[in-house]
Order: sequence, then structure tokens, then C-alpha cells
Amino acid sequence: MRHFTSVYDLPNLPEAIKSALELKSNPYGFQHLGKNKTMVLIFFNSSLRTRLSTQKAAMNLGMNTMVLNVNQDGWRMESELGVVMDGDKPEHLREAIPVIGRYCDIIGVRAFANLEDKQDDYTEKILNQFIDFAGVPVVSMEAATRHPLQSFADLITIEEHKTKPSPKVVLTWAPHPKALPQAVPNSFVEWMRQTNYELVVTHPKGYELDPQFMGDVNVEYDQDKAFEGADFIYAKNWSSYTDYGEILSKDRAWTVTPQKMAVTNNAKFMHCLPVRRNMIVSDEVLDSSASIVVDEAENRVYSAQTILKMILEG
Ligand code: SN0
Repeated sequence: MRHFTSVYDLPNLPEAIKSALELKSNPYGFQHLGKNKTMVLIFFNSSLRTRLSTQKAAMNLGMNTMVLNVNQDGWRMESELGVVMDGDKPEHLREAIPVIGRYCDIIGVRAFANLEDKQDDYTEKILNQFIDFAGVPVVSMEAATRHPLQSFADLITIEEHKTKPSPKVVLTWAPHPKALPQAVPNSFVEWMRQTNYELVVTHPKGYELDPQFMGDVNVEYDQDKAFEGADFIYAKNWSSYTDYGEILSKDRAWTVTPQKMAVTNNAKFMHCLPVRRNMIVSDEVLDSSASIVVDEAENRVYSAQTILKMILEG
């Protein structure tokens, strides 16, 4: 594996899960792999878990890390090719990316969807420039359309908590005050489709995800019905894909509450975090023993470490 941007970059998913669980029980066994190697983490957007867990993963493997918050600490970056750079962006990605590549062995990059131009976002304009110009392996730390390190951690977490071989997993839309990208739900569906779990997606009309990610996954527009007998509830807000980037609903009837959880099979509650309390999920659910959001966040270390280990070995 050279770059990691989606589940399709993994040669073997069950092997990757096994490797992640082994690293979790023996995190420091491969420090020789990262000796004298450097990872640079580039953030175009905010981060807490991704920043810390990816650095921790790299350090567990003996690597050094450097972090740059573009647009805050660095020069503002132009990403359009062929433009006259007479505005407020002094540096072009076309130079910045290969320069960063000369300073390190792996680049991690976070570049969210801008939610203005569907075409720009869904062709992964920024991530692909990194892949084209970095000269070193590139790891997505959430791009415009996918968040693969998150989905991998989600899968590891379900594997640890499941009590039957093929649990019922429900991805539910939930309300939020801001327009958010589709990256987390797209990716979650993409990874779940590689398993033998029963996957159901529930959301209000108008929030249909890109068919490229959904394939033949079952959509149940009635959230209560979707929750029946579920073993895992994965909540997430996203903005509309068809009405691109629009907020069509802030209906708090979709907030995950104890009443909704009552029809599940004692389901565990999951969210990638950060989570808006009493918008996405009520305090009672998030503070209950059903919530495994912190376990999920912990597993971000081992999803990242598995990927970095594979790249270093490659
Ligand atoms: C991001 C998203 O893609 O939805 C990152 C999730 C890992 N989430 C947010 O930007 C939340 C921001 C907010 O205002 O709640």
C-alpha cells in the first residue's frame, strides 16, 4: 500500500482488523520501522482526535511528527491551477506539496469538503493534488468525500463490542445547526458494506447519500422502524448531497433519545465526535453505559497505526 484514502487501498480488510487488534495489545513492538522517519500532518481544518491519535500512532511506531495548520500558521494556499495569484493567497499547493514531501516520509492531510462546488469536492481536488505532487505516501485524515481512518476505527470498535457474528448496524442522520460534509457517512457505509453486518441507513427525505457509496444499501425513512432490534446506532449529521451542501431539516424529532434507544436490542451508541449534545443525541444516551464514543476515539490510534505500519513496511 502506498497511499491510504479509502477502504479499497487495503489489500485485505480482515487482516487489517487483526493487525489493529494486535497493535492495540502490543503498541510498541515495531519501533524499528519508524526510526529516523518523519510524518508531516497538514490540517486545512480543525481537529482534536485525528491530530492527537495520528501523532500517537506515528510515535508508537518510532516516527517523528511535525504538524502544520494551513491558513492559520502557514501561508494561505491557492489550489486552482492557471490563476493569476493577485489575491490573498501567497502560496500555491503546486509548490507547497512537493516542498512538504522533501521534509518527510509520509504526509497526512485533512481537507474537508467546502460544500460549495459538488464537482470540486467529489473529485477530491485537494487530496489528489497531494497524491500527484507529494512524492511520498499520502494518508487521508478526512478528505472531501471520505474519512477512512474514522471508519476503520468504527469497524474495530464494532468488532470489539459485537455479541453476534452479523450485528444490525444503523446509520442515522441527526440534526445539527451547521452544514456538515458527507465524508463520515459516505465512508461509514463504504466500510460497512465490506462486512457481513446488516446495515440500515435512516434519514429524512432529501438526505440521500451519493449512490456511489450507497450501492444497494437499504434506506428506511422511518427512524423508529430502522432502530428496531439494532445492535449499534451510529449517529451523524450531514448536509444534503442532492441539494448540495444545504440544510433541509433541523428537526429534533431525529435526536437520539432513550425512548428511541428503547426499541433497539440494547444497542451501543456511536458517533465520531465532536458531538453536539441534545442536538445529535441526548445527554442521557451519551452519558449512559450504551455509549462507546470514547472507545471509538481510542481506536483511532490503532486504525492509524495499522495504516502507517503497512506503509512503512511497503
Ligand atoms: C466534521 C464532519 O465531517 O462532520 C468532522 C467529523 C470528524 N465535523 C464537524 O465539522 C463538526 C463541527 C461542528 O460545528 O459541530
